[in-house]
Amino acid sequence: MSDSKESSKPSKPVNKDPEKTGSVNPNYRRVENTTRSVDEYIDGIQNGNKTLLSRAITLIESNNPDHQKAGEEILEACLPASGRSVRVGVTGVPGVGKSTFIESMGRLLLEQKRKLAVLAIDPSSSRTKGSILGDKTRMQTLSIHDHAFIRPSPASGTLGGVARKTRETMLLCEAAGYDTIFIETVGVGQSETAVHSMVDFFLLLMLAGAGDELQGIKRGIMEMADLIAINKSEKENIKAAERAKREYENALALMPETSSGWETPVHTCSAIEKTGLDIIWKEIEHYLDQTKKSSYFKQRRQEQLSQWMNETIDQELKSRFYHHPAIKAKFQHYEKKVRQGNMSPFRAASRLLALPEKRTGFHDEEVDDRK
Ligand SMILES: Nc1nc2c(ncn2[C@@H]2O[C@H](COP(=O)(O)OP(=O)(O)OP(=O)(O)O)[C@@H](O)[C@H]2O)c(=O)[nH]1
Ligand SMILES: [Mg+2]
Repeated sequence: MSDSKESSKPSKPVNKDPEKTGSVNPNYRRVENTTRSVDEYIDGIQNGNKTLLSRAITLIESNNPDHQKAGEEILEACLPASGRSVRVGVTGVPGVGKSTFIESMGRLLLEQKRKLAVLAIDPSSSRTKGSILGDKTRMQTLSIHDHAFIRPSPASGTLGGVARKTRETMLLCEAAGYDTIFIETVGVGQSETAVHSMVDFFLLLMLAGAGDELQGIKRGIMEMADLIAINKSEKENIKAAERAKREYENALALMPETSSGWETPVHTCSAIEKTGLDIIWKEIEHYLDQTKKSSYFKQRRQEQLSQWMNETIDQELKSRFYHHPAIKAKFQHYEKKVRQGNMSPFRAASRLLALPEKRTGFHDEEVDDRK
């Protein structure tokens, strides 16, 4: 297949090995230094080649404009083959058992002949090494299984950047035939909102007996949840877990109705002992069934697509602004004036914003840079 495609049109080489540059995720194993064409990547991904999938993701994550361009081309070509998966977000406080849960649930799904990709969103600097790398030890079965693919969070960047790359990675994984995507994120900070905006189903893991104040999980996250699972519900924890289940059910009953019409269920489970997981998966299937019938599923995916476009525009505008030579030349100058109280932040901002539109002459303004 790849042969015929490549002989029919000249292939565009993607210069340099993306895994050998310093600008990409340093956690990833380096592979042989070869020059591959965009077409080779596309064929490889669509034939389920994990190495090429991995390398294409590295192109997407790269800060090198050539790599990014190649990544975009690959993504565009893979787009028609994407979208046919179930996207599940898993959130909860650190240590609640997200990775263990995904491993155990993943094993169950692999037995059902599903193909599984696990991604992470974790932009926090203290965990930049990509928690899932450490978690690979907690996802032992998945990390070596032919039908599973694990990819840590992009190593650096703003939440917006990380989220964008994770979305694009998800689409490539779908094109490679993964029909179930799990996205793990720590339920602190803003990352869970980003994950919520890219999945079909949002699962919140909780612990029993960790206090009535809902363990620092903000009410907003509970409102986003499509299911709450109380993990580590085994042995002497079972009673406390049942109690917590009732408490969360009561708390949910007071929350406003969801736009999907779905009533968020609460279940207990043990990721380690693999109990309660089949019920949770059945709930997910039930949710998909219900929302597909009501067309909420389709509508939500459409909304997410337009949100992605808008966010990409926002990020691109910002990035163009800060990388513009005129801004680079003058940013510190204006910032200094603002810090010293010699110019209002608003005037400085509007001067800076006007700079990229001017061809010359911004030095003239220095003369009247007064408050
Ligand atoms: N007893 C018990 N321990 C569990 C269970 N699930 C996870 N653990 C343990 O809890 C600890 C944290 O599990 P992880 O799966 O790494 O938790 P996590 O939520 O992914 O943690 P972060 O990625 O650091 O946020 C590990 O020691 C697990 O073995 C469970 O169901 N029962
Ligand atoms: Mg984890």
